[in-house]
Amino acid sequence: MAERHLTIVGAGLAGALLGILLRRRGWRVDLYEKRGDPRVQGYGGGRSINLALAERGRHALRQADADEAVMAHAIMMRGRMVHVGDAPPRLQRYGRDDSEVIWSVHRGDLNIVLLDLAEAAGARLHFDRGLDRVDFDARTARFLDPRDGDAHEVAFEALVGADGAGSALRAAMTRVTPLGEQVDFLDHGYKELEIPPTADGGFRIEPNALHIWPRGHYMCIALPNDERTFTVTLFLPHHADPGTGPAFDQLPDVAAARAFFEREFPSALALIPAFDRDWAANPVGQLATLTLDRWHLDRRAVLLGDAAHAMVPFHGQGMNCAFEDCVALAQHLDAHADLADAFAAFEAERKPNAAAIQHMALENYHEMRDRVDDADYLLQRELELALQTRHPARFVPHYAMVTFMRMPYREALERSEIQRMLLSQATDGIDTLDAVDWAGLDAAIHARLPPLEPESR
Ligand code: FAD
Ligand code: E0Q
Repeated sequence: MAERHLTIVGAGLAGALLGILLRRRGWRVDLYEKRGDPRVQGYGGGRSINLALAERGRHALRQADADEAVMAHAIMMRGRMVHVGDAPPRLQRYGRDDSEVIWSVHRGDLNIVLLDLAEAAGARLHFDRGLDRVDFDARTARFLDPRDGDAHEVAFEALVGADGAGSALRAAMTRVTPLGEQVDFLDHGYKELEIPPTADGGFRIEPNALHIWPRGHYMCIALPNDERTFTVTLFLPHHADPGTGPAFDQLPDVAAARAFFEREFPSALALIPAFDRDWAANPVGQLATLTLDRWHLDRRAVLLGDAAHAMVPFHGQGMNCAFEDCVALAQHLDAHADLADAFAAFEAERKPNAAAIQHMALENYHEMRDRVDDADYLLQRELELALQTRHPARFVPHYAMVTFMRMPYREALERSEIQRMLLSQATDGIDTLDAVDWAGLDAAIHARLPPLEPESR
């Protein structure tokens, strides 16, 4: 094969990481990004300000020698700090100790670190270039400069779509062949607000946690930023529905929103001095699960990350999954001489795993907004830890399989479903672990949960 060259559409999180990985493997890489260079003009945000980075994402960053630079900006989150009523918030640890934690990273900082590394590795970056149209027969793509509307025609060998949930490449591929696209909008949206630093420049609340204010049908969360602020996100139904209470469409103005917070989130509101400004300035974001039957068009184009499988954010895995995609695609590109084979193998490996984390992310919304404070939920978490100690080779808590390990998401889901059934049977009608039928549970675990592969322990 002559030159190995890929044109990546979108230099966001996945596109920039993939650029590094491919350059390290000797590919020629061009990255086209609709926005301006965030290193020059600041990061124009739009999407959530900060993100939870977990082991899957860190592993991918290590493959690109990017982990250290990213971690310089990261803040450890040991667990969920749950705020209910007037009681002081309580920390629910995510793992067994500080080796099992997640990290809050700023989207803009992360993107900039990856862009710098991609450029240093020899990728060519083209900013202010939004993909507009593709001629897959002539293998040319047209990019528009959003500043002046000028068109730029570019020849390509193959296109990689890392252009996010609203992917323009996906739309262009659909014009050639149906991809079987399905978009399931969540009937809840989100709005971001900010907790600033204290007067003396410190964090206003515990920095090393993901804060959560669960309220049944809706919730707020807050993640720390290294400039000592927190980004608060309210998740709330778009439309009022009998029985579900408040909704964005019932908060027509800032005064109504403030009254809602005074009633439902007084402890959070007290931390958000510019509530009125933030509420007015920040739009309500949409959340959706996107699935496709096909992620690639023979040897000419492939999609990854949100462009292929956008998910709701409630497991904090969208970016982590997108980063896993990048490593998998780079590996398949190495293993197959023909791009069509590489794209097909990549899709076959990743599609079931993306579907699994999409499913788990939807399930986690209900858990987060409604269950984290229930006695039976807490008892089951306690039992999970006890069972992990009793059966370390077979039983790993659901959260740990998704967040601290790298076993395929599909396998984590299959094991979680079995475990959940065992946990609910074992805790049915009891309220302390003293009443657990350990012998029966041990036998069921041996029968239903095969030992984990040594490499995923
Ligand atoms: P994006 O990050 O969206 O990047 C796409 C890039 O393509 C952008 O730079 C965009 O400007 C560019 N682009 C778009 N159109 C074009 C075009 N036509 N031409 C050229 N370029 C284009 N994930 C986590 O792992 N942890 C979390 O805690 C987490 N929290 C989240 C909270 C919220 C509220 C939301 C909405 C998402 C969250 N996610 C989280 C998910 C995460 O944001 C995404 O999964 C991740 O950004 C996907 O990366 P990507 O590179 O595929 O897409
Ligand atoms: C994490 C870390 C947006 C968001 C991001 C997250 C998480 C949650 C709730 C949300 C899941 C959890 N979680 O705490 O179980 O672990 O990233 Cl809403």
